[in-house]
Amino acid sequence: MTDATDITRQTLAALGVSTAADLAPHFAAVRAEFERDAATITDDATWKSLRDLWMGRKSGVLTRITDNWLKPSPPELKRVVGQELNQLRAHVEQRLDALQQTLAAAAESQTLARDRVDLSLPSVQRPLGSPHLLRQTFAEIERIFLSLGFRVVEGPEIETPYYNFEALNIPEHHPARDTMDTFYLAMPPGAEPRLLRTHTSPVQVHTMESQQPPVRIIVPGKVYRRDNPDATHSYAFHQVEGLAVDTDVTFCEFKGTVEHFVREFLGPTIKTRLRPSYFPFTEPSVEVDASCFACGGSGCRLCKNSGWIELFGAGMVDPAVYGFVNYDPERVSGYAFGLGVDRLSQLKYGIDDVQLFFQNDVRFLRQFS
Ligand code: FA5
Repeated sequence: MTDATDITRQTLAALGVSTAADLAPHFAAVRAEFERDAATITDDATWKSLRDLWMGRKSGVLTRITDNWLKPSPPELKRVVGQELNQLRAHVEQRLDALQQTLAAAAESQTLARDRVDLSLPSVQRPLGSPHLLRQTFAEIERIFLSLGFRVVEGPEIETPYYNFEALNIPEHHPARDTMDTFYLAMPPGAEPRLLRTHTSPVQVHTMESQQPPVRIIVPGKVYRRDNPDATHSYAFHQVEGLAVDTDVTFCEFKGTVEHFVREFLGPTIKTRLRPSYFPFTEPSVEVDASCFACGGSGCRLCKNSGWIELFGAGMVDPAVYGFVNYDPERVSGYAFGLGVDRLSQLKYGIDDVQLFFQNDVRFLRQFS
């Protein structure tokens, strides 16, 4: 950067300036030089050099003009030199400020361009978990019975034969035990035998032992049987037990409750039928069938052309059971039912293999999220 500023190293007298008119071209040349320098600024470093070259306190161009032109100038020129110098200084300061702002703006837009976030890009899709279909089925069953005033209770999965069988009127060697092939736990010699409960019915006994009527409970839970796994059987499956006992519970209330549940669970057009059956802890006992929701009752593959689908077992509580829990069979009556949750879920959602519930294949699970 040279140049016209070299003249600022000399005094005005040496430059032959004696009037204001002589002075003007020199200031014009210096200002033009500054403009040329300013046009070359590309970054912070060149901006700083320009600032030091022109504004540097010791030897900047403006200092030189002050020292070489203003200070030694004769009184008649001093005022004009001072004015010109002030204008030049204001101009240099303004231009430097403007240049600095331009550089800062350019740096900012460079940073913005580098760190640019495209808000229109689709977001990263994180797969969301959802309750398992069996959990959803439990929730649906619970919703229906809670709305009827039932309470949800739970009980132990490890049981004694007394609660799983005897107190439910299934004494040792009773043939009903054969239908529930049981897992027994390995126990130390002499210890009371323990087993994995084969149904949720033992919680009927626990509940009646610990509270007086009225009782209206449902018991969702896991149960275990030594069944060979196939499309409708597994070792571990799920039931919801139901029990209602009070001083005036009738078969009519039982039937109404069951029909309400079936309509709520499977749909308002579904009809219900009760078929005689046998359970040692209910008398009379029934199987609850629903009109086939796939064919409307006309007969299809799902209902094996019968128009009906077997849903669950139930009945009026056998008075013998009250004897085990110190309820007076002359005073109280009630009903109980045992829903197979896996089978109900299979039916409702058209799942032909119960094993799908336990394989954790997300392609299956996702269909019900
Ligand atoms: C019972 O377990 C009785 N406790 C039900 C009951 C309760 C009757 C209260 C009367 C009063 P059952 O053995 O039929 O009954 O089993 C009930 C349901 O469990 C069956 O209808 C079926 O849906 C389901 N189930 C039985 N075995 C299996 C299995 N291995 N895998 C999947 N579901 C099963």
